[in-house]
Amino acid sequence: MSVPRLRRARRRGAVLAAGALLGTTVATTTAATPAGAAPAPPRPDCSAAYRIESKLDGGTVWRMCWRYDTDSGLVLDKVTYQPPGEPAPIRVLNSAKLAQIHVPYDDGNAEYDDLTGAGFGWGLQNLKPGECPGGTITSVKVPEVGKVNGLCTTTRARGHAYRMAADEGGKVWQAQGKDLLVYTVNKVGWYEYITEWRFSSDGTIGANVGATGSLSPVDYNATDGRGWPIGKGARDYATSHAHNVFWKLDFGLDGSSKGRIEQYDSKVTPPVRGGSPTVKTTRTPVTRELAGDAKNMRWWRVVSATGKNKDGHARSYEIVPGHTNTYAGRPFTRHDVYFTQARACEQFASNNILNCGPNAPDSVDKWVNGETLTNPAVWVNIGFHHIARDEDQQPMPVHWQGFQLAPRDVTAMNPLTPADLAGQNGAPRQRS
Ligand SMILES: [Cu+2]
Repeated sequence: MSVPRLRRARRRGAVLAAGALLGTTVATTTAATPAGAAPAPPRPDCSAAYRIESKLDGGTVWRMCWRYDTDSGLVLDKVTYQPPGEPAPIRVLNSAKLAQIHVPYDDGNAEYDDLTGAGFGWGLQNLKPGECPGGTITSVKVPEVGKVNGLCTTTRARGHAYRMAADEGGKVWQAQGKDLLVYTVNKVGWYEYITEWRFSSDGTIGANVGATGSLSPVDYNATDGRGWPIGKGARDYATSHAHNVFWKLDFGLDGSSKGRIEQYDSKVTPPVRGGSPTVKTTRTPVTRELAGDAKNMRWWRVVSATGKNKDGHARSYEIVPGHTNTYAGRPFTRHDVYFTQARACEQFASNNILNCGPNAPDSVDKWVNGETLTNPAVWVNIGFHHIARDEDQQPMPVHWQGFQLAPRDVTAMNPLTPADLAGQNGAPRQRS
């Protein structure tokens, strides 16, 4: 058992097998670079068993490699997007994964780092065919546990991709979209977390964690006003708590990890006299490490260092956070996004178990210390303050939290534009 691993392990009840904390081996991929591949990819390509490829409606193809890490759980590497009409796959992410699930209880009596302190990775669950409808369940080798039929890849309808009625003649252009879904379920204590990645035919990526399973049975003592009665009358008070979920994203837009970060803010000015409100949007390049706070009309994007679309605009992906409760209890949970200069030993947003040297800080907030961002790692923190309700028994309905990555100028037009509208790019010509 390595010393750093236990350095700050927090209490998690008697839920782990004694041997469960012994290893950190990663189920890595093996393979060679395809012959004649142009620019050298950051890592060799993966073998067929670790490859995920899906062609969606309209012809969009998503490709990636998966691996499994006993601390992070599911990791997706070398994620590429190839919309119809693009001659080659466009690299989006070098790597994407969970970076912590921090669960502090409101009474201060329990606080867990589920990934690095509570055995998240060892809790991978076997999936029955019925919970991967229409998809494929892949066997995952989990060190010290064995083979688990734990990885589902499938597709799911998402409704309209677009709709547009012609000015005259009654023609309607419409398309129904489909998403590629990749997910695992990990049990930590009484909770079960669904780690879900969603890849849409329009280039959007969704990252979500769904919490289900059971409320913690040892936390029904909230008679101190920090809980909610779940059983009959006013007896069994489930203690309120937070799930602060962190993701780590290593962008590799167009094959470069040197993407630039930009922050946008829009300021609304109310109308003067009889006029209308006006809005001014400003761009702030994020050139140094930043702990960013979500704000109304604020957003961030990662801009490709090299790639442009056919309109000559730099390709980028926008970070679109979902609803969040930002938790003020720890320095690392106080901010909604972090941009840090990438460092191999910095992998977990809190209770980082990797060795960054003597006295090195072990949480993402401390890694923001003014360095120039040339190779940014992106961290997203989405919090959920869980005040239990009667409906949480039993099993607890899945509650979701997460964010999206939305393509911004990756293609010159809607990647799903039908052929007969392909000329409608830019200001429409006025009819004469
Ligand atoms: Cu909860």
